[in-house]
Amino acid sequence: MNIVITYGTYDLLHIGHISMLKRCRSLGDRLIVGLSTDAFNLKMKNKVCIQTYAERKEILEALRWVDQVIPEENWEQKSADVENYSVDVFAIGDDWKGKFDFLKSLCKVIYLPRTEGISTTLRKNQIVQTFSLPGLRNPGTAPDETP
Ligand code: C2G
Repeated sequence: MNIVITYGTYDLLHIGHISMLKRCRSLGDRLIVGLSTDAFNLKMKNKVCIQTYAERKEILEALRWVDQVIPEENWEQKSADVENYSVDVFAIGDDWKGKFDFLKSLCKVIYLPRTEGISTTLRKNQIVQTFSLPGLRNPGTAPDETP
């Protein structure tokens, strides 16, 4: 049983995330995702998520490629996670290339190409722009409500 682990925020899940999860899962028989908690995102990754940890966790757990979701609460937990979950492969996007080579003494480390042209930040900007177009109804207002 080859166990793979990857980590991320996975906010506003998009095709880049799906591609990453699919490829990670294809490297073994079981995929564990270390999902960044809201506190870790805010304090250590300087990321403000649209979706809470609970929402993001439930969404990932519904995916066929994800077998288990654990909280990612700090930068230091990866070695312990690899040991505790008997991980054979650590995989993550190549935007992190080299950053986790210290895990090579514990498991295989693979950096996978990111999917170009998509990101959560891009999605957030597209949503803002869409709803700032004149005449478009703001989300949450009923059609008959005047804005
Ligand atoms: N990703 C991708 N293509 C994109 C966007 C993201 O392949 N267009 C990958 C990233 O490389 C990462 C995963 O999807 O492997 C999750 O991306 P994020 O949610 O942005 O997570 P990140 O901020 O990279 O957090 O300790 C590691 C960190 O928690 C990783």
